[in-house]
Amino acid sequence: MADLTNREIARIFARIADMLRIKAESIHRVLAYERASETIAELPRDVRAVFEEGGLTELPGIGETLAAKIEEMLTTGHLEFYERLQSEIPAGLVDMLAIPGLGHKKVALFWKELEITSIEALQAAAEAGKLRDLPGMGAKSETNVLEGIAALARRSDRVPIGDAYPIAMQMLKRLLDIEGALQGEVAGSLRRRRATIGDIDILIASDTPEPIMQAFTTQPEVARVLGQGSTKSSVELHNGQQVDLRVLPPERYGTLLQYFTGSKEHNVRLRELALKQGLSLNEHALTPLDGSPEILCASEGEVYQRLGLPWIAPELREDRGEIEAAQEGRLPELITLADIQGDMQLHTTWSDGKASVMEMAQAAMAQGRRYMLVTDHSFGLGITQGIKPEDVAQQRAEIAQVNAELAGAFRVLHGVELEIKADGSLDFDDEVLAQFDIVLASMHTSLRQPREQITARVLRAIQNPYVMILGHPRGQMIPDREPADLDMDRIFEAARTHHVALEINANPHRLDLDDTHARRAVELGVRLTISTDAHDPAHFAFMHYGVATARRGWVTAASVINAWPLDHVLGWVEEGRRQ
Ligand code: DGT
Ligand code: CA
Ligand code: CA
Ligand code: ZN
Repeated sequence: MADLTNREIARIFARIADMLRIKAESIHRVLAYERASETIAELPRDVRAVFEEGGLTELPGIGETLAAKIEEMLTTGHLEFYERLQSEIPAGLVDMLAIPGLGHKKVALFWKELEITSIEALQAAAEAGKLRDLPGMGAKSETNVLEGIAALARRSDRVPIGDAYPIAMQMLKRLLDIEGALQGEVAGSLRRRRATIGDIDILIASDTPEPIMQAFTTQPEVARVLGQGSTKSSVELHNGQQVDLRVLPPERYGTLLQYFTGSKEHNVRLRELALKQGLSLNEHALTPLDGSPEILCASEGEVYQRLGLPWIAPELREDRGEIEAAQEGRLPELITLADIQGDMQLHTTWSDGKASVMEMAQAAMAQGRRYMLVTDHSFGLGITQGIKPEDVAQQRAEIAQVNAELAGAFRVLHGVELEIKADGSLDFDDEVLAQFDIVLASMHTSLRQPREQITARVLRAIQNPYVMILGHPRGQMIPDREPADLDMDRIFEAARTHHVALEINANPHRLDLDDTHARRAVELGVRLTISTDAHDPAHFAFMHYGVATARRGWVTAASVINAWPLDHVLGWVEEGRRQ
């Protein structure tokens, strides 16, 4: 009997949904399979255990029919319904749906008209110019297909940090609760807070590794044990994520942590430095080449100290000049989460947010914020209940009421997320914009415009005297959407001249500006904001991802508007109004 994992069952449901879509079956049926796929993919434990407890139909979106299908897969290793569909719909059609920008209607069209059943065949047809004459197609959409295929090829197994971080922290906590676990950390790219994560690396200091390894490999999230030893174990989780654990005695914890935090490039430079001092550096120790006894480092600070360096924050360890800066004593004093005083982008029920102004204010206060800028979408985005010019006064009155009730403990500012439309025009006239405390402008549509056109569109928004913040400037979505093709140096220049701050959007699916652009912006004298773009009270907790991105960009608190006290922010607004 084939033992299907959660991931495999989720994948089968997702493929069924895609096949039903290509067959143009009822959308309700399609959505039911998609929902079931998500439920199983996100289930933190083995679906077989749930089945054995008789709890399948208690899972969200799983009724009798779907439960019976899961049972069939778990007991027989296959699913007859799926096999029947497969004989009808070629598998390559479902693979084609993974091409960004390509929907089921087009896939069905290519199949019916040109008998295309694979990505390779589609690419060949597009290159030969055979798609443009099909109904509803054209030269432009043919190019889009080729670009989509290229984007798909670039995609990797990396996951957004927001998917990996909570799981990693939960596992770390669990392992630290075991007797004999003295210290521990999440290392690798997660500790460096990269926007995307390959595998999760966890490190523990202990003299008794066995019970820790045992607990690690038997966690409910684990689907397969890839390897288990006394210093290293690796597992694959039900969601496909790989996790590595390493355990060394506490006296070697410093070298262990330094080595497995990486990056590889940073470590190579550090090893060269060590060699120049007659030392070989690895995860176990610093070993003198002259044969004298090894030097153990219990803390990471000691490793750097032995090499004549101050400790370097993990977010900087990418070999982007941090070793030189450390040698010359000019490492930046990086911004921290504790520096953040306000939040400059968030949504309420006035547009697509889930909570009222008051509820959002209370949630922001609970996260330690002292002020926030409400930035509901302007109506042009087409979102139900976007703010219209005639709503502005009423929303302003509600905000004044909230401020009165909070009696100085917290301050709500009235802003808007003003849509920069595809033609470069803005949703509101200046006399409407003048009513807000601060205007944030963003684009959400036509992000694939050519460089000149889209750059000009953003420059025009920056030049508007009321616009003070540019939200998620490059429009990227992690992992699926490439950033817009903007001339960023021109945008930075204009932002500085026109007193506009650029946002680091802290939502882990955006992280836009990214680290390198944030660094460049600050070097060019541009101010930043770091905001959660919360659409729900729980989203205020995203702030640390944005701060980490800023830290990776060498950003200090002085450059970040919402790390300033409110009166400084208001002074900055006044200054902007006069320019
Ligand atoms: P990832 O998992 O792709 O997001 O990136 P990392 O940085 O977590 O890489 P990973 O998991 O392969 O290894 C964790 C750290 O271990 C890495 O950042 C540096 C260190 N490391 C791994 N392999 C090597 C190596 O061959 N040489 C050196 N110097 N360090 C290595
Ligand atoms: Ca890793
Ligand atoms: Ca690893
Ligand atoms: Zn937005």
